[in-house]
Amino acid sequence: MSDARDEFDLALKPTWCPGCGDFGILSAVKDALTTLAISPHEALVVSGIGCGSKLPDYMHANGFMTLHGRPLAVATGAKLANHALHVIVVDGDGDAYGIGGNHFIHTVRRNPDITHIVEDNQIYALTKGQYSPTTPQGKVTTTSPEGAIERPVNPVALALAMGATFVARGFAGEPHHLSGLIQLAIRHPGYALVDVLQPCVVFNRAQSYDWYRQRIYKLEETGHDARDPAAAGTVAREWEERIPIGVIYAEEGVPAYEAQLPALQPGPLTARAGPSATRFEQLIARFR
Ligand SMILES: Cc1ncc(C[n+]2csc(CCOP(=O)(O)OP(=O)(O)O)c2C)c(N)n1
Ligand code: SF4
Repeated sequence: MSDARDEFDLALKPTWCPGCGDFGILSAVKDALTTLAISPHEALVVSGIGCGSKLPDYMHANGFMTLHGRPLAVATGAKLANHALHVIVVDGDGDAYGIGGNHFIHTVRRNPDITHIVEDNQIYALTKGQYSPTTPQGKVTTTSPEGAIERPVNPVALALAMGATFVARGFAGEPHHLSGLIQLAIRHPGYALVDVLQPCVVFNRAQSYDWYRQRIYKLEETGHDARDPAAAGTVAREWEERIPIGVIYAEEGVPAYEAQLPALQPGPLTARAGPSATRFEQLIARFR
């Protein structure tokens, strides 16, 4: 990992439990931005509500904590208004695939240039352990005392089915590898999903660091062709015995949503609706 993350560091210490996978994800986000030479004022980190959604509080960049399940809508608006901003959504699996599931599906097929990092701990952690859309079938939780009945959502397969142009999976226990995936996702000119296996050491002790380490393997070490939709579909369905991490699918040449909107052809709103340089100087002088 690069050491030059000071720009994004804050004195505020995260309130996450010791050992929470969200620490590794925060570290990877900061490292990815630093490695890409993106400055704090050039990045907007948008979240929902949840343990993982506290992340924008813990780094020095533009941040927006929205409503539970709504960060993709806010992020899309921000990207439409200011194309130059690197817009990164960070939220939990409940936020992204449960209450925000409809936004997820339609953002994927809309393809705005947004990076979506999902802290997938397979549980609602902030509200103390209810089962979530990615909770394994049969798992006993506070709201499934006899075991979760539904089949879990497979987020990477769902994203592929909706026409996602970039789909990856990372592991919070490998922040260096995760940083590489986030860098690729940020550089991808369209919607990019990075689903992150995130151990919650309090409410989901079964899917622990060791559980993942015994199962994960890296796609880039297998010769997987991320440009091949059929190969992507096959690895996206792998789970339990072997769990792939890395870039599952990457498609080039699909224009981003904001590049196709007729109303934005004269340029983004920030280039058209803001005060002129003179007016801006006058305003600054007035409040100096
Ligand atoms: C509209 C609305 N419904 C429910 C809640 C309560 N709530 C807050 S966080 C949360 C679940 C968080 O789970 P997840 O998104 O997976 O994040 P985690 O805490 O696991 O990181 C719920 C149900 C809320 N804040 N707003
Ligand atoms: S409850 Fe789980 S997800 Fe929330 S901070 Fe603690 S370990 Fe992390």
